[in-house]
Amino acid sequence: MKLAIVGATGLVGTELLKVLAERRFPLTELLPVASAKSVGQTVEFLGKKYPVVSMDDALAARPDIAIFSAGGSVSKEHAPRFAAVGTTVIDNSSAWRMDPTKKLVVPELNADTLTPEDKIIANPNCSTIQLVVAINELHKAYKVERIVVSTYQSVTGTGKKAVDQLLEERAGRPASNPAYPHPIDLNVLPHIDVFEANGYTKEELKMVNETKKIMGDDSIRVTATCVRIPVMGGHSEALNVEFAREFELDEVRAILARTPGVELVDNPSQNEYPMPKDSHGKDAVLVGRLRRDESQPRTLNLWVVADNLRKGAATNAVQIAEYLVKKQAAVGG
Ligand code: 11C
Repeated sequence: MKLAIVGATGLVGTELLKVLAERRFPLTELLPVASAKSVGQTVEFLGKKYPVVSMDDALAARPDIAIFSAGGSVSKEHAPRFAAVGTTVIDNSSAWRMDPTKKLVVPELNADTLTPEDKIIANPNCSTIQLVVAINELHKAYKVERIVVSTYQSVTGTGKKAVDQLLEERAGRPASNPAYPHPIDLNVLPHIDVFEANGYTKEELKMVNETKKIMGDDSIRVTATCVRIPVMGGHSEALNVEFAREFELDEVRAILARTPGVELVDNPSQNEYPMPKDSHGKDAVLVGRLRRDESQPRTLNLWVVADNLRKGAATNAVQIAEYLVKKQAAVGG
């Protein structure tokens, strides 16, 4: 299994190498790809140093799988070039997610829809992944009709520049090269990604559209408010979910306790609930604060936290790659 990581030196790329090593991904050759200025540097994987190569060198090596995490424009330009030489691309950017010819995959929900013809597979937005993992089994039991989601997203979702902004501001200096139009430390920004004509941000619309596509149900109504908070890693979400069918809280708890990818952390009497600092380095989506919305029938409130660089990006991509490897082994490929 020859694997290329495009964007190997970024925040997600670095996490990808960690996750691949932890899960002992069965690779025989690793091709870390980064921008021209990083070519010649090395990245470390399982105690060995690997030289960073150029996009064209990686392409010439015809990897079996390439995981892209270098932004939408790089994916738009280069993913089809890899697909054309037979590589399966798993793309972390928003470039292909809503393309009707591409699958948008969260393995716990829909990896079984993948076929060998899927040469570019889209990895969803981090805040969407943790949402759908949390509600998927509840949807099967009670049918989700409407979701109101408010997010509290950490600065690692933006990248290194935002991490530096937070650290500089926290050290008492104005940021030298700010990622945001306002200070982020001691502040909250109701603004993630760009504003669209209808007043929503692109991040909010990603949550609406990607949720419907991954869950394969256009009838689910979703509305989102996405907010950046001065937290280093781990995205949090307050969900208000209205179901078609009545539920019992004990049964909801039991379903969440057995939902793949979910860890239930819901013991308010002991002050136990999901927090971003407890999500760091974890692959699970943490769910807690379960309670009935007493203002209307069949509606549940819950709080969902996940490490946005892990299940929100790197882990989900590696799980897709693992699925492809398993599938290929099953068909004797
Ligand atoms: C954030 N969710 O936290 C974004 C990062 O569409 O892949 C991921 C952007 C994307 O800012």
